[in-house]
Amino acid sequence: MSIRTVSTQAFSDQKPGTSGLRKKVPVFQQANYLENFVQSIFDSIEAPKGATLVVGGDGRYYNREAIQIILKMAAANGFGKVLVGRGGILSTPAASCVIRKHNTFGGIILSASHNPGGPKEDFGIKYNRTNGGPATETVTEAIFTKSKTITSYRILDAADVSLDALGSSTLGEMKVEVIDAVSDYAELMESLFDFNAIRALLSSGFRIKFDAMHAVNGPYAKDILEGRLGAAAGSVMNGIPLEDFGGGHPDPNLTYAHDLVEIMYGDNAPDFGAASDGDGDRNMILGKHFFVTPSDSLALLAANATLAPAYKKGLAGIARSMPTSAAADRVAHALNIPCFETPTGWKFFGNLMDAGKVTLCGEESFGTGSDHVREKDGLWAVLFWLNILAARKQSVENIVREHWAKYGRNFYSRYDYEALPTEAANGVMQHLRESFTSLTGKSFGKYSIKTCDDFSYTDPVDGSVSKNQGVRILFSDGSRIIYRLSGTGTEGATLRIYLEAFEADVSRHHLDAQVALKELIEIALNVSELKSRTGRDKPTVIT
Ligand code: VG1
Ligand code: CO
Repeated sequence: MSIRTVSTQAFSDQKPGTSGLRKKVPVFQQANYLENFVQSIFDSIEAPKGATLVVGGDGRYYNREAIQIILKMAAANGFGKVLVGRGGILSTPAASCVIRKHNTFGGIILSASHNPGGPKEDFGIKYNRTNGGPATETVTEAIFTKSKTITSYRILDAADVSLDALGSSTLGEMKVEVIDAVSDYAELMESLFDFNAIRALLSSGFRIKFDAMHAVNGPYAKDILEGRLGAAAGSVMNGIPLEDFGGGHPDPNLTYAHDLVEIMYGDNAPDFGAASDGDGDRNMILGKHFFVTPSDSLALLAANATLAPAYKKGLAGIARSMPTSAAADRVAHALNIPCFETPTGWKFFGNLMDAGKVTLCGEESFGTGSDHVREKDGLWAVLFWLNILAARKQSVENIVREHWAKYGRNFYSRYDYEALPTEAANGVMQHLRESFTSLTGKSFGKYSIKTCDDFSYTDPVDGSVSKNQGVRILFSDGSRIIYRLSGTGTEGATLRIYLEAFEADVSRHHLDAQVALKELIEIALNVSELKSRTGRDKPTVIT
């Protein structure tokens, strides 16, 4: 076996987005493409010789091939050991857990999260640092800079390593250890929640349905929900991970998790339903005929946190991404703890958690998590909910309605316009940025605009500044309209519009969000000139 240095040409498009580098599979399959990015990671992170790395992915198409390449490159770049999930599989939160538990020098996670998988679909790669969380903006930028000037990479000439049986083997001088993908994670969950109380709830006739969407969380959910907690066999649906997610879109929302939605809104619906995404870090929570918005879910977990053993001493603080509704802020205020507003993407929460400033974090995009790892965590959120349900012995709907009655309701919705021509989408953002002065002070019916800005964030821990994180139109009554271009799409541009209005009046809490937000939606379309600039009159997805 010998180490080969391969000359290569740089690619100009390896800029990591919100959550790593995401491209179509054929792009990754180009000669040297993946290799260049991996070498750019290794050149940027300066791992000490003999360091340990974690490698795993969500099992989508090209996962196995990519892992073999990464292993051989890690061996050629001086790593001493790599921990790999069996079959090359690790959910994103499990990878974060393994990095932390085994004190490794970070890890490489292969996933395009909630995007479809298959030969013509999406693939992704990102580096998570030693704290188990996504690389900071600074490291991400360094990797991109390297990728533009790279001229060669190092790889070990060796046969593929078998990843299907637990145990160790060697690759040159590097040790490869295939680990059980589920056990470290499941043990961590057992240490956080009251498994006895949840077990008692599930044996009392309380029925649950978890939709793994043929993605990575199937084995985790089966082990934990059906195995350790005794949920009825069949409580986990679509539980076998498939390379193409069964042709589905592994995004747990009301549009794409339709199998589960039908069950939860049908006759004889179970008491609790949940789904997670391709790499297991997102979650959707449903009650019988009832949907919990992710922003409300974060607020509610915070308000009830002390019911779970891990959080019984209370929370240090809460963080939410800027477009996420301010429901969590109200809880933070009531608990007299700080609430931080960060740009979109989990990488911004890591510093706050490492500094002990926050315990819970969340995003409107079906992401919730805590400082138990440094990624959002789908199954964790499900177990947290079950723990609360076991303690409160009320329905999901009643718990949410009581929450609104106490704190008020933040009506919330997100409109996604996918695969827009990039120029048109940029044009909308540009137009909005140029309209700040003319919009300020303007009134539309009962809504009057207080200020407009482009969200900028200064990290309170390392002082780094992230600019242009989304256009905000802020109204005098606290309502908000936010516009952002997605950083995870792989086709054209995706424009997201986020709408939020606060309602203190309990007699209006039963309203459908689309009804309550009708005027704001009209204002949002009107001031952005979205229709005339993009030709779209309907969003692709409404959540
Ligand atoms: C989307 C979400 C964002 C999330 C990101 C990664 O990003 O809006 O909240 O952090 O996906 O989620 P964007 O840039 O497309 O809006 V996942 O489950 O990749 O890790
Ligand atoms: Co994900």
